Amino acid sequence: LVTAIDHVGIAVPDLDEAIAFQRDTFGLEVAHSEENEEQGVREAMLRAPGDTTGATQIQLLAPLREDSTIAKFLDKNGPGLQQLAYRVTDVEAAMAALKAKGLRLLYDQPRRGTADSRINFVHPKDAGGVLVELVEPAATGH
Ligand code: CMX
Repeated sequence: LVTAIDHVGIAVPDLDEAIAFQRDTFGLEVAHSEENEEQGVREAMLRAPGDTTGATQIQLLAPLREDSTIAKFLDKNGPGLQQLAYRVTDVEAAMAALKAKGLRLLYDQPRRGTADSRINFVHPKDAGGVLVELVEPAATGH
């Protein structure tokens, strides 16, 4: 089902501060950043310098709004690991396979994720206390 560990997401109160911390402390660089209005996040994808292999990235997630998922997570838990994202080739097929095993998906239809990927989430209560994201990357056009 899973082809790679796509990213690990960390909830942060301030995106720019978190980027600076990861850069100055661990030497990670920003590969991509964007705002996702629907998900209520400002986000950045970080990688080791020069890495273009598609290795697992770190996703920093800051709230765009007080009523967003990340704002609620920060209020309840403070900053920290928020999600584990698995890469799949076909998100609908992955959803169907997990549903057949009795796991709850958060959305009936895939939604838009980072860089026009198609995403859904498994409820953390059905995945060992971990919020699991399913990510089908956008077609590259190659
Ligand atoms: N990881 C693990 N457990 C979590 C969790 C998380 N990120 N978020 C909530 N939970 C647990 C809580 O600890 C709580 O458990 P208890 O009842 O035992 O205390 C339970 O789930 C319910 O928590 P809640 O605070 O009431 O949270 P909600 O039910 O309102 O929301 C969830 C939880 C998963 C439905 C919500 O976080 C969600 O919709 N997530 C998917 C969207 C998302 O995360 N968007 C931001 C990232 C965008 C992106 O990646 O592109």
